[in-house]
Amino acid sequence: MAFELSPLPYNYDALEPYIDAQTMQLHHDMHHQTYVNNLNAAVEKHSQLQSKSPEELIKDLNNLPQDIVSAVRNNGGGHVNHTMFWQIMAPNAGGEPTGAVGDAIRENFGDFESFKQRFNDAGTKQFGSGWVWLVRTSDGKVEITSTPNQDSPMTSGHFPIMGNDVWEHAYYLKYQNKRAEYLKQWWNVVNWDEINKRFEMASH
Ligand code: MN3
Repeated sequence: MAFELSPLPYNYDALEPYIDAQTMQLHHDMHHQTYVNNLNAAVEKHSQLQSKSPEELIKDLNNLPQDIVSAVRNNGGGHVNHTMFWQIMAPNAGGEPTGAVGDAIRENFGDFESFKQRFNDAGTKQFGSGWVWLVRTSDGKVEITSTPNQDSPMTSGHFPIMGNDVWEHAYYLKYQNKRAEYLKQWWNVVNWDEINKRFEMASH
């Protein structure tokens, strides 16, 4: 009943030139695999947790056995965050947001340019490693937030509609220290069809 890493839904080089193949391979096969392995190691001693989904585990950190709270926070979060991340990117994607999420973005942030600016700004200002998110909050609002490390918005009761990984491992080979440039280019691979599916899930 171990947690498993799903294959990438496209080739390593599919997001070139915006995200390079080597970064994708290391990020998926090494970093994400390590979160999965560590999550499995954490729940190994607690068989009652092995039937839970990783989302259930990170939503309920306070009720976990004390000895594995931080392991699940970091590695369960890492697993859930990256599973979303691969899915909300695609080759031949990007462009203006479509569908209901496009409407929500225009309604809450004015236009796509202003939204991108605020999202990128939050990603740039996240000190050290972390994520920048568009979430549906527990009280139904659509907001931009950021979290440190692998913390998931789900732990605070919010639903991650979309998020970008601002750990250096996500961009350093191609962009070096220029996180702002990575954030800007990332919009070229954003998969609005998938984000609309998540937005729909967040609304129920
Ligand atoms: Mn990462």
